[in-house]
Amino acid sequence: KTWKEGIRGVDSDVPSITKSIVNHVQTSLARQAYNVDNVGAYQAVALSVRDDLIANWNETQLYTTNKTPKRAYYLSLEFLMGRTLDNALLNLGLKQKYNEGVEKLGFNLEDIVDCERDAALGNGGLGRLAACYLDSSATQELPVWGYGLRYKYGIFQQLIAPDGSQLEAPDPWLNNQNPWELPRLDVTIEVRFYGHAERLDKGKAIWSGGQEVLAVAYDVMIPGYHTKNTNNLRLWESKPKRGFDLDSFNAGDYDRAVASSTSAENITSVLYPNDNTYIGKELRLKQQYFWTAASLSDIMRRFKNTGKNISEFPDFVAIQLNDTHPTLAVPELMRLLVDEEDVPWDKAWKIVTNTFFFTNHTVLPEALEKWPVPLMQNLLPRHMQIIFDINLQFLQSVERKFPGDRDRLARMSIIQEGTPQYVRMANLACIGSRKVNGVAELHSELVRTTIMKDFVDYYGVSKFQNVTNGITPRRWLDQCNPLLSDLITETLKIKKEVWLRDLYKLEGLLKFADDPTFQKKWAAVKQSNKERLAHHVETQFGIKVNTSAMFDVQVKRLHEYKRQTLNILGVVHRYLTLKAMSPAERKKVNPRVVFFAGKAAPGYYIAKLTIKLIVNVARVINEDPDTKEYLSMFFLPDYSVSLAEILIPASEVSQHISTAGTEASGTSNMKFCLNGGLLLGTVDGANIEIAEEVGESNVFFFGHLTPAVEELRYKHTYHPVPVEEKCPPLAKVLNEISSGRFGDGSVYEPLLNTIRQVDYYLVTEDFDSYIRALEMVDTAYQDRNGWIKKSICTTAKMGKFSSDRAIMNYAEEYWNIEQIKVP
Ligand code: 26M
Repeated sequence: KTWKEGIRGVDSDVPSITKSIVNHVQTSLARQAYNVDNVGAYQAVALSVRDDLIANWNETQLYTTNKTPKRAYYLSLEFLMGRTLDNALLNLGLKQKYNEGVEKLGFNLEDIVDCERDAALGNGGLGRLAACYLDSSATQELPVWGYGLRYKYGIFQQLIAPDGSQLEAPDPWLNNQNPWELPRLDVTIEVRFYGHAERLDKGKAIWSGGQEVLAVAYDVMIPGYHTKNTNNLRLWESKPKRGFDLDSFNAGDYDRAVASSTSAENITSVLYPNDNTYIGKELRLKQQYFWTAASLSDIMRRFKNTGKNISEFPDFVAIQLNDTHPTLAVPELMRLLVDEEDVPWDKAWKIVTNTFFFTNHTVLPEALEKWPVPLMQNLLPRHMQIIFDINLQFLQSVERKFPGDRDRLARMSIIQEGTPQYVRMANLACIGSRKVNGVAELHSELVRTTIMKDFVDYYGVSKFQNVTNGITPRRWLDQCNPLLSDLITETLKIKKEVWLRDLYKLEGLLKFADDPTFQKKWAAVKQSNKERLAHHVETQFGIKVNTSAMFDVQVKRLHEYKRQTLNILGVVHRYLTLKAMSPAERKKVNPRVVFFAGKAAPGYYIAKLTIKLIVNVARVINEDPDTKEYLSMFFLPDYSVSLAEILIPASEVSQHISTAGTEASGTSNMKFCLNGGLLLGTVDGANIEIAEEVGESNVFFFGHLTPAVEELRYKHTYHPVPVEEKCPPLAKVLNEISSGRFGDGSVYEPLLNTIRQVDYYLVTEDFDSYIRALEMVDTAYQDRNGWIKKSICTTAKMGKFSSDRAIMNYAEEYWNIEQIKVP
């Protein structure tokens, strides 16, 4: 059997597909075949596809278990998977056949696919990266498992109130049953909280008492592209160890009877909606420990089943820590080894430090996790002991290397002194890992020279490396942009499955960049994607969009460092400029439509105010008869993976305009460029490497560079110059907003004052250069063929940014794992 055969055998032909769908309608769904709506059809089709996935998944897991290779585990609190049906059909190579099958049954595959809810178990970049990495691991047949939490509620649904405020609604994504997961009610693990730890000799201890909670496994199948190999993502759900307290129940105290079971269930109730900011909530720490303890216990059990000696653990297990969120895995593995497996401390430490690898995703100080010692002491008394022991040994060794350097010891200590003390998770993750990596060249260099500088001095630089992020071209080109994918295949004259697995093959497009017929086809695809977006916006939100205007897009989480404010202030500037023109002058202007989307963390006041400003400015300018032909602006609510799949292919320019040195990498920048959208951005994160690949002439760069940022901030603090002097056009924009041109101006004062006063993210410093960059975009767009050529050349040079390359880098340089061909 080959990967294509699936369970229906070689003849997975259209009739057997329709048969399987109808069968699921009648049996699994217990419905009449003539009475099925799109949602029902979606469920039946999903169950039918799932049968194939299960067959492949079973074979893969069985084969791999018998082979006992080294495995890698990707620990991430977030997996932002989006929808699965379309991806599964594509990866199984069954899309065409299912298309025909559902047509025969009187349905349309696109409508069916649209019935699926996103699995939105993530906030943004970090969670979506984890999802792309699973796709690439499965596609390249690498034995990689993901471990995460099965939140009952994913990232909140965003609503925009009439006054422009963001409202949050829960995301009960499991209300409809989820065909893509396999509940493993037999795979359960006990996890302890609180209680007390009693030290024994030789560094060992006994931890007992407290609360015990059960972790139940749910396995999500991850199919590779055109391979039988199907990997696993194991998500844990919390549940009470013992139903409820019967004594209280019998005494009529129902609240108390269910209290402890409620507290156990709460652990995996909801994803924390913060992104790039740390919050010190006990429930969050509980989530982190619950997940790392269950995962490590599972990994240990699997390792012990191989019968190998414990000292060989790092030869069979590599664990990647996705940011500091899973750092408790370090003391937890120490606990398992020392307390439960009787391994001497030093030997255990050697095993631990050869097992873990740590990826850092941010250098923003407010995002670095620090837990109060008293909180951790209470929740995890044994881990606190282990952390103090690790720290003591580590600091002694630093002292030997740098005698008498008290400041250095204080900086490198896992414990931040003060009342209370804090546990610095990044220090612990670094000390406990073999390698530390950043996610783009510039970011990795900043990791080495700022937050990890002392550790570089101590360990040497080779521990601190870079793996530039990547994205899966299956979802982010073939699936979301089928027209472009077909055009590429027809032009390259190589099979789609070849270039989708070796993205450097896109370079073959370069020789057609000047070909007028090809340019025409290329432009037609973009136009058609713009119309698809316009249609979506019109049907979903009832807004008409001018599809002959340039589509300019900024979609990402709302954050001051990402500078959506710069964009909106730029739009207001453009609006004021247009208003000042004569009608004849305006006629020469390039029409532009600016799209925004993105969620603000519910507690992030300035970010929410930014959304309100965008919505209210949009309301005014979209209605202005003088200018609306030339400039309009939309804030699309509830940004999601599925919305990104429509927005990205339609973009002609996208904005990635963070203050230099603040965006670790960015990954949507890669998605836009892969789809032939040009990049308008700062010299930051992966923008730099994109420009290196596609050529600086094909991107629009502006703004100060990273080395200038610190000095400028210093000047802002100690020698402030009013905006009126520094940048009169910006001052004008701010004053127009204040004076009520876009509704009550006083509402926006706190936001505008962040710019007028401290301006930590240097909007004032970059404004002029931003406006000039926008003008350069306009000029370039006027030259139609020149623009299309840039677009083609951009797509052609995006090979580096496939997550296949990134994952292979981790597999070869860090994890030391090998491809496994399931026969
Ligand atoms: C932390 C504590 C409590 C609650 C939530 C968090 C938290 C959640 C997500 C902190 C950070 C989170 O994500 C950060 C993130 O998404 N970083 C982005 O990672 C991408 C992938 O590497 C990069 O491309 C982005 O530049 C980076 O901002």
